[in-house]
Amino acid sequence: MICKLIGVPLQDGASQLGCEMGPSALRVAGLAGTLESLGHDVRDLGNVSVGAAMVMPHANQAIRNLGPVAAWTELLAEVAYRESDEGMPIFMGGDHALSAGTVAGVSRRAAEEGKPLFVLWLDAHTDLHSLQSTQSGNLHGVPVAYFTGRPGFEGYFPPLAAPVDGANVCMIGIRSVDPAERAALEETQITVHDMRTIDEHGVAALLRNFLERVSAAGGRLHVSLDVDFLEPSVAPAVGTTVPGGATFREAHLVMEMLHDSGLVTSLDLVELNPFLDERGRTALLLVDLMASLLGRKVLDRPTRSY
Ligand code: 4U7
Ligand code: MN
Ligand code: MN
Ligand code: MN
Repeated sequence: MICKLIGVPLQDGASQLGCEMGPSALRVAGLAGTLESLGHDVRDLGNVSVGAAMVMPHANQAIRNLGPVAAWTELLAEVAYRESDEGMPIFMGGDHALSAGTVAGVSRRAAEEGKPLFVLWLDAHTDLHSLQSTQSGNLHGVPVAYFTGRPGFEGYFPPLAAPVDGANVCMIGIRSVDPAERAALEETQITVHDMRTIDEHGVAALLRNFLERVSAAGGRLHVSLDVDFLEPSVAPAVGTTVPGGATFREAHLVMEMLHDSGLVTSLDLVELNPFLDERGRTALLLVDLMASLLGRKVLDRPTRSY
């Protein structure tokens, strides 16, 4: 498999500084070498960056860095479209605002191929705020609303070539939903598996169900992994920790099943804040999770088809 590593040193969407060091930490933790040792053709394309962006005023005074985040979204939609022509682009964030651009870009690619795009959203949060509803003003809380084509982004973020159908979005790990996001969810067909659902059914059954749908539809699959999906005690390097997250094994199992499915076509690794890490352990854990996603296993086992 061709794995394209693309660094996205974006931190304008988060309130805490530090996510811009995420791509460096993932490189230092050995992401490229680890994937190479699994037999992949790894190409590190370096970091992308935007220049100075316009100031963009908005009626919601809380919003921070709207101009820069809009500029990143436009750039990343282009890069993600271009790099999804072959191999698996892996976007090394950077905060979660980057997914507005990456998902927009891969969605355009899928539409051109005549395939539906599915998105697996691994996160403590739904990131479904509109520009109007965000109270924190942190734009890493809005990407899902944008790429599913919800209103309010017109004139601020770039127009979408192909909005993602909410019915093709599956969220796992959710445990923090603001009232406005809860109301917005009601208007979508997004599948939301909160931590209680995971406790009751186990993550494997929930994920298997989704992967069967992706496979049956012949879709592309984009995975967006927010570090706060994980339990903070195993992954402390994130600004928005919420207790009660996915365990070490739950996270690996998700990655292992994704590998066996052979369905993943692109990926975001987001919200790693190396300034908050403990001797690199979160960065190293992410590299290990990527190894599971790209084929490392304890024992060989028959491949499962979905
Ligand atoms: B992340 C929050 F209020 N909803 O809007 C907000 F809880 O990309 C959090 O998932 C957003 O880390 C978290 O600020 C964005 C908050
Ligand atoms: Mn997120
Ligand atoms: Mn989150
Ligand atoms: Mn976060």
